[in-house]
Amino acid sequence: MKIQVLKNVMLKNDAIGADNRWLFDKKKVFAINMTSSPGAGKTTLIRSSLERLTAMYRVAVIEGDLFTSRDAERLEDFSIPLVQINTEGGCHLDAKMVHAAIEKIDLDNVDLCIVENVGNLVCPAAFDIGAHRMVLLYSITEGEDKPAKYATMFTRADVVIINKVDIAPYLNMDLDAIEAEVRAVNPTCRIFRVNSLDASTLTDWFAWLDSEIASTLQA
Ligand SMILES: Nc1nc2c(ncn2[C@@H]2O[C@H](COP(=O)(O)OP(=O)(O)OP(=O)(O)O)[C@@H](O)[C@H]2O)c(=O)[nH]1
Ligand SMILES: [Mg+2]
Repeated sequence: MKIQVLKNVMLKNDAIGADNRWLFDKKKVFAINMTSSPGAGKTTLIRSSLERLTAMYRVAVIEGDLFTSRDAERLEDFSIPLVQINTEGGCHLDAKMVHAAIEKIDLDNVDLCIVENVGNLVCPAAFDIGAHRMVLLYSITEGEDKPAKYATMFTRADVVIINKVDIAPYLNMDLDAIEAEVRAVNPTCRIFRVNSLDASTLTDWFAWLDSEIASTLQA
C-alpha cells in the first residue's frame, strides 16, 4: 500500500514535469536543472556566468533553498526575473514547485531558465522538474569517490562541472583521476573543469550553453 502511494506521487511529479517541459518548449526557453551537494558552487557559477549570459540571452533564475533567500539575494544586482522557492525543509525541488515558479515568470521574454536545485546528491535525481538538461557541479573538495557513491545523480547528469579546480594543488587532488571516476559511471556526459570564481575558466561551459540554446531556439 505504501509503495503504491509513493508510485502515485512519482507519477504525478513526472506528469507535471512533462507539462513544465512542454511549456518551456512552447515558449522556446532552454531550461537547466543545476544540482550538486551543498556548497559545491552552484550560486557562484550562476553569478559568474550571468554577465556573459545576460549580454546574449534573456535569462531567468529560479532558486531553490530550504529556508532562506540568500542565494537569490546574491543575484539581485542583475536585472533578471528571479524567483525563490523555499522547500521548508524539503531536500529537493519537485515539478509542482517549479511550475508555481514559472507561472510568475513571463516566459515569452526568456531564452534561458536556470533552476538551482537544493544542495543534495540524492533526492533531486528522483524528481523530474521539467528542465531540458541536468547539470551537476562536483566540487573537488568532496573527494574522488562521489560519482560511484552517488551514482544515480552522476548517471542522470548531462553535464558534470568539476568545480574549485583552483585549489587542487592544496588538496593534492588529481583532476584526471576525478574525471575518470565520473566517466566510470557516466561515459557520455560532457565534463568541464572550472573555477567558478573566475569567468575566464568558463569558456567551454558557455560554448555548451550557446549550442544548446541555439538548438532550442531553432526547434
Ligand atoms: N576556491 C573556490 N571557491 C569556490 C568556487 N566555487 C564556489 N566557491 C566557494 O564555495 C562556497 C560555496 O559556494 P556556493 O556558490 O554558495 O555553493 P552552492 O552550491 O550554491 O551552495 P548551496 O546553495 O548552499 O547548496 C562559497 O564560499 C564560494 O565562494 C571555486 O571554483 N573555487
Ligand atoms: Mg546556492
